[in-house]
Amino acid sequence: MSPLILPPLYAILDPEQTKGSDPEAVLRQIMDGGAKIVQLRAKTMAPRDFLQLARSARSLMRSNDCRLIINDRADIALACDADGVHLGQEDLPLHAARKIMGQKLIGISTHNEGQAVDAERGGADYIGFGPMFGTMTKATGYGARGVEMLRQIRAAVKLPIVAIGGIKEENVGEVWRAGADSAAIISDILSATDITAKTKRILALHLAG
Ligand code: TZP
Ligand code: MG
Repeated sequence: MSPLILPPLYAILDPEQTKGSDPEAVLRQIMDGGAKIVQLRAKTMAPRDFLQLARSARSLMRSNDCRLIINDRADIALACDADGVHLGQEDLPLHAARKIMGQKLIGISTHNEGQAVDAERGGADYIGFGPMFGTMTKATGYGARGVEMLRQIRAAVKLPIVAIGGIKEENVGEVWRAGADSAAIISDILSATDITAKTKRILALHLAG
């Protein structure tokens, strides 16, 4: 299989963080800004509501040539025919998730070199790495990893790396320069007054190098 090439921005849509805006409308704004991969993350939503949202996201995203990744739930990822699932260190283990997901994408959150190497050896398609910087979005239990540690991870694995945690328009350049293939962003996008413009500005920064 050819190696996965991730776009530079990995937007995460969490319906609990859209300040009451309709998640489908927010998803359209993110895609209008040019995002080509979006993760749906819904920690407290009832599974059937999550599935309903995921199905509607799936059809919106198909027509925009945008990949859909489901956070935490391999069952929902398969039921909505997502492109893949993203799993943390306490979610389904990679070998079990692979049995369920077949050829679909599996991303694994990692916080240190050992976890990153394990994910690569175990057959993950990409790794998440973070938290890069301080973030209020998730209590990760880990201190900020910083760009130096990201460089170490870059040297230790060949898999695509999605950096996450506290990444914003102001610091995303550092993250790409330290070797991340993609930057995962929640709050800087979802809290923007103009989500499409924010997404476009972030992607333009990547083009500008
Ligand atoms: N995993 C590690 S940090 C984080 C997750 C889900 C939150 C990232 O959110 P933000 O708002 O982009 O800092
Ligand atoms: Mg998880």
